[in-house]
Amino acid sequence: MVRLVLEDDQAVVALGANLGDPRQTLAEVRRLLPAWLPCELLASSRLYDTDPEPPGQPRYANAALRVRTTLAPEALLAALLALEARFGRMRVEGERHAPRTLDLDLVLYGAVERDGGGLCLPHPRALDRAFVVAPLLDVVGPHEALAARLADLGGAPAVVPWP
Ligand code: PH2
Ligand code: MG
Ligand code: MG
Repeated sequence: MVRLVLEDDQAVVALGANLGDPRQTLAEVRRLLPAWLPCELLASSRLYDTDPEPPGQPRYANAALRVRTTLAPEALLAALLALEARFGRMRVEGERHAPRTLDLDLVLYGAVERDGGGLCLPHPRALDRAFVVAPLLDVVGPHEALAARLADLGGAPAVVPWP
């Protein structure tokens, strides 16, 4: 059982992309997020080059950011979805794993546990995937249970330099 709690005004956002120029997109999001939303960047993960899940589509770039924000969880999620749209994200009805120009998932918000109103926190699938757990571990700092979970998932994906 991995329990992760942040300070009340902190959140972790997972970034993913596999269309366009994924590494450049994630770098731009990291650089500009505090200009786009009321938030302060507290920590950035490394940048990962990851196998697509399911296979058969372009490789992903993945990362995570820990931010301090004045936005409530619902407002933060809405702002993240608007940013995805700004990067040309198309949502295909019923296709949960369609390739995407930008995916911004709210993984954690303070100690909030919620399931409803379009918001589920902590993100229900976050700990199932090394491409989320590895960047998450980078931004929450040393965490024994999370590190063990990452080892169970086969270890961290390949790290690549931020552009
Ligand atoms: N996101 C998905 C589906 N598959 N695969 C990788 N490697 N990275 C992702 O971020 C990812 C995925 C749905 O959000
Ligand atoms: Mg998403
Ligand atoms: Mg996702």
